[in-house]
Amino acid sequence: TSVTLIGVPLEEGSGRRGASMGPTALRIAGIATMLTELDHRVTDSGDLHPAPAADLPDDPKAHHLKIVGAFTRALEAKVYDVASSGGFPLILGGDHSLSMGSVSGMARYAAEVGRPLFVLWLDAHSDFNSPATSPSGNIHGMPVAYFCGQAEIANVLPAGRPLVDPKKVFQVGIRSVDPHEREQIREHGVNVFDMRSLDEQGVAVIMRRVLDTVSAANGLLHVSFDVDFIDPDIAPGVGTTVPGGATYREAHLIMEMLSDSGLVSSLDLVELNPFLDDRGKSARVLVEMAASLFGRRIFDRPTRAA
Ligand code: DIR
Ligand code: MN
Ligand code: MN
Ligand code: MN
Repeated sequence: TSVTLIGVPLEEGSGRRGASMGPTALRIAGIATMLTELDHRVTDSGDLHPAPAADLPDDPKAHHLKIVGAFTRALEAKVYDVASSGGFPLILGGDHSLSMGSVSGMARYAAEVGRPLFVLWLDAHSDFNSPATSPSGNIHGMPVAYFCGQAEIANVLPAGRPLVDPKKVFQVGIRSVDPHEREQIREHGVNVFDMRSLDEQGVAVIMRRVLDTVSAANGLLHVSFDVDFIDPDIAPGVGTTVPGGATYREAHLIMEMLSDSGLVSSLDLVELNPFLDDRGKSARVLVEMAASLFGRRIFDRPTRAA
């Protein structure tokens, strides 16, 4: 695979500083070397540094909209370009508001090639708020609603842009949902596998269902990996830790099954906050996770009968 790294030093969508250092930490933790060792071709396109969008309003219900909106536009265009030229966009975040751009860019690409886009959202949070429902006003709690067309946030991207069908969004690891978010998720039919269902069914059963659905529809699959999906004991370097997250092995198994499927088109690694990390531990964990998704194995497996 030809992988293009896209650094997104964005932190204004979250409630605190530090996530802007995420792309640098992931590079120092060896993301490019890891990919090269797995025989991928790697291009590092550097970091996006858009100027704040002067046409966007200051909105007390959507904090730092001018800069978050500028990153959304720049990343949407960049991801679309990379995917259109046959590359795999690997987005180094940056807070989760960046997925308004990455997923919208993939939605435009998917529409153009006539395939449905599915999204696997690995997160403690469902990120389905809108400016109207958000208790915090932080845009990193809104990206899923945004790319599903359920959170109008000024004129960030043009009206009529390709959207993601909420029924094609699979959320795994969820354990923190705001009251209005819960209603919206139910109403729009987002597929939620919360931590309880993960405990009860195990990740392998859940992932089979997800992958069989994507495969049967000949879909593209965008994976959005929020550090807080993993238990904070393993990955403490994130601003919004929630106890009771996925274990190291559960997270790896998901990545290994994604790799085997060959369905993944694009990946976000988000919410890493090196300022809160423990000697680079969480950055290294994220690189390990990406390694499994890009083909690293303990042993080869026989391929599953079709
Ligand atoms: C909370 C926290 N639901 C909010 N969200 C996120 O502010 O909307 N924390 N994404 O990581
Ligand atoms: Mn920079
Ligand atoms: Mn998130
Ligand atoms: Mn989260």
